[in-house]
Formats: sequence, C-alpha cells, structure tokens
Amino acid sequence: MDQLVLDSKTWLLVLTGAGVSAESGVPTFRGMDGLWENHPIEDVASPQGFTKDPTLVWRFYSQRRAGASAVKPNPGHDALVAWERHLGDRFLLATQNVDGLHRRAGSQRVVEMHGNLFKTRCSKCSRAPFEDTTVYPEGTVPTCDSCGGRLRPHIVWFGEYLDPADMQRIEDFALRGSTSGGRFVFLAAGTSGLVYPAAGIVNHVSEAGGETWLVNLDPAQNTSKFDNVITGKSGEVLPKLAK
Ligand code: BJW
Ligand code: ZN
Repeated sequence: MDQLVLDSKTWLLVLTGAGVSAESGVPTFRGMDGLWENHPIEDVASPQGFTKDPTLVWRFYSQRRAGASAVKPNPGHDALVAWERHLGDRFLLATQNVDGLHRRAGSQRVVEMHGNLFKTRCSKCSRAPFEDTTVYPEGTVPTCDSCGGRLRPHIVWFGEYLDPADMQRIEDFALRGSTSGGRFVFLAAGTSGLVYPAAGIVNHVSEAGGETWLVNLDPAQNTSKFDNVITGKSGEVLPKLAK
C-alpha cells in the first residue's frame, strides 16, 4: 500500500463522510439506499420535508440521536486524532458527519460542514443553536421557549446553504497550505462523492496544485479526480496509511 508521508512541510486537509462511522455501527446513506423506513432521505432531510411533516422529521433525528449516542469512535477516527497531534495547525478536518464521533475521539480542529445531530435551533427566531441530546417522544415536535416556533435539528438539509464561516475556514486553510511552500495534501475518506459542495473540494485542491488521496470501500462518484486511490475500510486503512 502507498504511504502518506506526514513531515514538517506537510499541510493536510481531510474530508470524511458516513463511511468513516460505518465501522462504529452508524448506517451510511447509500447503505440505506438513500431510504429511511422507506422514506427518501430528501423527504426527512429538507426544509420542504420539515414543513410537510415535522413529526416524521423529528422521529428520524431522534432515532439517529439514540443510535449515535450508543456507539463509539473506531480506529479510523483515532488515526485522524494522531495525525492532528503530529501536524498541529497544519491539519484540518472537514466532516460531513453529524454524529459527533470525531470530537468524541479527540479531534479538535474540526469543521462540521453539515451540522451536528446533538444541536437544535429555532426555525423561526434568531435564538442561537443549543446543545440538545433529547430523544423526543414519537409524535412530538419541540417548540422554542423564546418565540413558540418549531424547533428543528441544527443540520444542513438538502437545498440549504452551508454556513459561510465553515466554508471560509476550509478555503483559508487550503490557501495557506497551497501557498506555504510545502506540500498540500487532501485526503477524502468514506464518502460517495455525490453531495456538493463537499464533493467538489478535490477539484479545487487539484487546481491549486495539491496532492489528493481517496480511501473508500466502493468507487466514489468522483474517484477519477484523485491522484491516489486506496480501496478498503477506513478503520483498517487509515491507522496504517501515514508515516
Ligand atoms: C466506507 C466504509 C468504510 C462505507 N470505510 N468507506 C452541484 C451539482 C449537483 C447538485 C448540487 C450541486 N450543488 C448543490 C447541489 C444540491 C445538493 C446535492 O449535492 N445534491 C446531490 C445529491 C446531487 N446539495 C445541497 O443541497 C447542499 N446545499 C447547497 O449546495 O446549497 C446551495 C443550494 C441552495 C438551494 C438550492 C440548491 C443549492 C447541502 C447538502 C447537505 C447534505 N445533507 C445530508 C443530509 C443531512 C445530514 C444528516 O441528516 O445526516 O448530509 S445529505 C447526506 O449525504 C448527509 C451526508 O453528510 C451527505 C454525504 O454522504 P456521504 O458521507 O458521502 O455518505 P454516503 O452514504 O453517500 O457514502 C458513504 C461512502 O462510504 C460510500 O461510498 C461507501 O463505499 C463508503 N464506505 N463503509 C471506508 N468502512
Ligand atoms: Zn424561537
């Protein structure tokens, strides 16, 4: 297997997706065939779906909260913690996962691009998102203490914009890495390369002259864009990949 060299000139941007949590027991989206209890994911993870049936949406997210609370980080998560300890500020982890497992493993320089399963916000007023581990009883929709509006999961749903501050942090890191005079590396792991803007990062890095790696179990939609492709499970590949 090719090895990823992490020396004192290396800047590393990592993008993770659902596959990295699969070995912890969190189902992937494509693994569910894009369905939850026969509902297309777009129906339970979109603003339109929430307007139509907020009870169903809260049942989906409450079930996932319960599932994610019951699992533990795996060796793939741990490998990323070790790389961050080694590289310090020359490391950034952008994750599409909302399960919080990277932080629980010990990752600190993390951008949660698609939000966090354990945060809630108001769909009506500007009250700040807050920590919330509640598994709401089936058939209920929580309401806001400040305005009485419906609360919603702090998740980036289909058709919603990612937080511009999160995208900026990723872009700033990529700019610093690619103009550092050192080596700028981008590694994506456990992601199908289907969902944008995350799936487009590899193009930007290549254009900026960076080196790109993919670690995935199945071919991703954007596999051909990567310089180095390793087929396998992230929990097995990542712990052995760097030197
Ligand atoms: C393993 C493994 C193991 C398994 N080891 N590997 C440009 C072109 C076309 C469309 C668009 C575009 N720009 C925007 C869009 C629209 C849309 C989009 O991308 N649609 C595509 C489906 C075509 N994007 C958006 O809507 C985004 N917003 C946006 O762009 O705003 C601007 C806008 C405004 C108004 C209108 C239009 C645009 C937001 C996207 C937010 C996505 N949110 C979700 C759901 C909510 C989160 C949640 O509830 O959890 O986030 S979608 C879902 O997919 C989830 C994931 O984070 C995301 C990515 O999935 P991921 O991580 O790749 O998982 P899988 O399951 O797909 O793949 C797992 C992979 O792992 C597989 O390949 C396995 O092989 C592998 N694997 N075990 C290693 N052990
Ligand atoms: Zn409110």
